[in-house]
This record gives sequence, structure tokens and C-alpha cells, in this order.
Amino acid sequence: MPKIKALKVRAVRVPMAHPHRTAGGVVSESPLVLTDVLVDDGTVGHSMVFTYTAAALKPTAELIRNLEGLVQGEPLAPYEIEQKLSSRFRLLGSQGLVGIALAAIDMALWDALARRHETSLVALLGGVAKPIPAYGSVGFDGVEGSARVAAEWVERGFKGVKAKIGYPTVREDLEVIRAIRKTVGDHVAIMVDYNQCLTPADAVQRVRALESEGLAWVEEPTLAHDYAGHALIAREVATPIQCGENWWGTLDLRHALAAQASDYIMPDVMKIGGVTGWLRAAALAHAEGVRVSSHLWPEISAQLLCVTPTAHWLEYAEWWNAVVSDPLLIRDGMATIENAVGTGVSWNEDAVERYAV
Ligand code: SMN
Ligand code: MG
Repeated sequence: MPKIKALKVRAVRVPMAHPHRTAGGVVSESPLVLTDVLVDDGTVGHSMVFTYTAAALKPTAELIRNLEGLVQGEPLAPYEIEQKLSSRFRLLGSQGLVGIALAAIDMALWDALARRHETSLVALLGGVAKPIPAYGSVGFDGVEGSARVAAEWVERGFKGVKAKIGYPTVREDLEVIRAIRKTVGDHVAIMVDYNQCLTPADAVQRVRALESEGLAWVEEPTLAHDYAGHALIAREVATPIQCGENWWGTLDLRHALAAQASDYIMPDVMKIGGVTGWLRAAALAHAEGVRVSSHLWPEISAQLLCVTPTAHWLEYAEWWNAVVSDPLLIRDGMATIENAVGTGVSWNEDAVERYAV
């Protein structure tokens, strides 16, 4: 079996064409760590992690580099390495930057494994590539701005749009949703995302006021780790509640499911623990009969949704397209995997050089 030789780790700051406003602040660039795992048979696996803030960029890159000694000489076996690394970090804990670093390695190893077999991740996992419905995101852009961005997604063929809400009053939330509905019509799914900005009691009141808008889901109305609070909201409203982008690992997912905190789930492939974590999450969701959408990472998530029995929507974002050589293709509003190798992630070296830190 081929063995891991080295890690190559680079940090980039990719500017966003349109800063993304949320109830929790503005995201105007993507600090990304690009990891290459070099295997002794010549295979190279790639992964990308997002540190949300530039302050965490260099520390995360450094942390991944410091893990090299733990994987060097190990067989190219992502499940086995996940077991080894997670026991190594049991005392420190494997959330936050450690969780991000472990996911960077996991995703790069799965990518290398698929590339070594000259196949895609989805084929390696025993699945077939199929189209997955995708939605586009609308920032905290007010009534006209939100309707305009929603219209742009729909013109591009998307069948769903997700708007950031959590304006000072529920009346403004409603105005934004109604302006989007007026623009996109009845056949486009509208999701909304509060990005954790309400208390559970306020959320019940607000979401009750939105019940007749035909929303596909209401995302993170309260703090992501307040499972009891989300369960209260989910019990009190008919519109489905969606959470998951901030859950670290399958244990967070298990606790959320046990609390009935969310009607649907949308794990983030990085925070849930890479490909290995996603597969476990998909199994749990399948057993519970819960629909699964993705959060960011369009290339790898599209392939993972193909092996997720309760797959729902892919969250499309093109923020990182500049550094990816073959960004995910969207055809007629569907994520379309064509001729993918590995996880579908490899570098546009010119852009990597341009945005290198
Ligand atoms: C989100 C993700 C990343 C940055 C800002 C906001 C968001 C989503 O909550 O659902 O995509
Ligand atoms: Mg969200």
C-alpha cells in the first residue's frame, strides 16, 4: 500500500466579488488553507479549508504543517488515519482549529485515494454521479438588493435561493421575503437564514409571522449549539428548521438529533470531520430519516450528496472558484459532476500564487 510522504500547505486570501453580509457580520474575503498530501507512489491529494477570519489563517496552516510528523510513513488509509489522529487529540479536543486541521488532512487523503485509483470520490465510494438541486445565497442586502440578487440566481437557472434575514424588525424580514417571492415566482424554493441572531422565544414569534410565506426552511434561528432552544422553536412552528453548518463532528450531530433540534440538517464537510465525518453523518441522518443538505465546499459536497440516501439541496457558492482549476458545474440549476477526478479539487496555480499569504 502506498505511504504518505509529506504535506505541502499554503495559505491564500481570496477576495470576494460581492461581500456576503449576514446577521453576524460581513464576509469580504475567503481565508483558505490549501493542503497537498504527497504519496510515495507520486499521487498528490488536495483539500481546501476555510478559516472564516484571516486571524486564524496562518495558525491553521501552521497546525496542519505540524501534523505532518503524525501521518508521514502511514499507509494511504483515511479511515485508519482518522482513528489515529482523533485518539491523539482526545485530550486537547478536536473542534475549532484542530478540527479544521484534521478535516484538511482527511479530505486530502480521500482525494489522493480516489486519484490513485484514477477515479472520482463518488465512484470510489460506490456511488454514481447524479444531478443535485442547488441554491444560491442572497446576503443581508435589504429589500431591493435581496430581490435583485435572487433574480440573478434564478436567471442563471437555480431553483432555490437562500436569503439572510434577521433585520431589526420582523416586518423587514417579511418585506425582504415578499420582494424575493414577487421576483422569483412560486416555483422557486426560498430558504431564509438567521445566522443564530435570535433568542428562542423571539424566534418562535418571528417564525410564526413567516409561516404563510411558503419557506422551504428557516436556518439557525438561534445559537447553533442551543439544541434545546432549537427544539423549542422546531416544536412551535410548522416551517422546517435547518441547522448543521456549525456542528463539530458526528457527536454534535447526534446530540442535535437526540434533542430534535432540527427538521433538516446541513453539515459542513469541514466541521463535520471531512469525508469520513460526512459519511458517518449521512448514515445517522439516514437512520433518523432526516434530509441532508450541504454547506459550502460545492465540489466535494456534490459528490458526497450522491452517496447520501436522504440528500436534499446543495448550497452553491462560487467564492473559492478562483483558486480551483475546475469549479463545480451547474446545469439547469443542478450541480452536475462531469469527469471528476478525486474530490474535484485541484489548483489554479496562477491564482494561488496571486493570493498567497
Ligand atoms: C454562511 C456561511 C459562511 C459564511 C457566512 C455565512 C452561511 C450559510 O450561514 O448558510 O452559507
Ligand atoms: Mg447558514
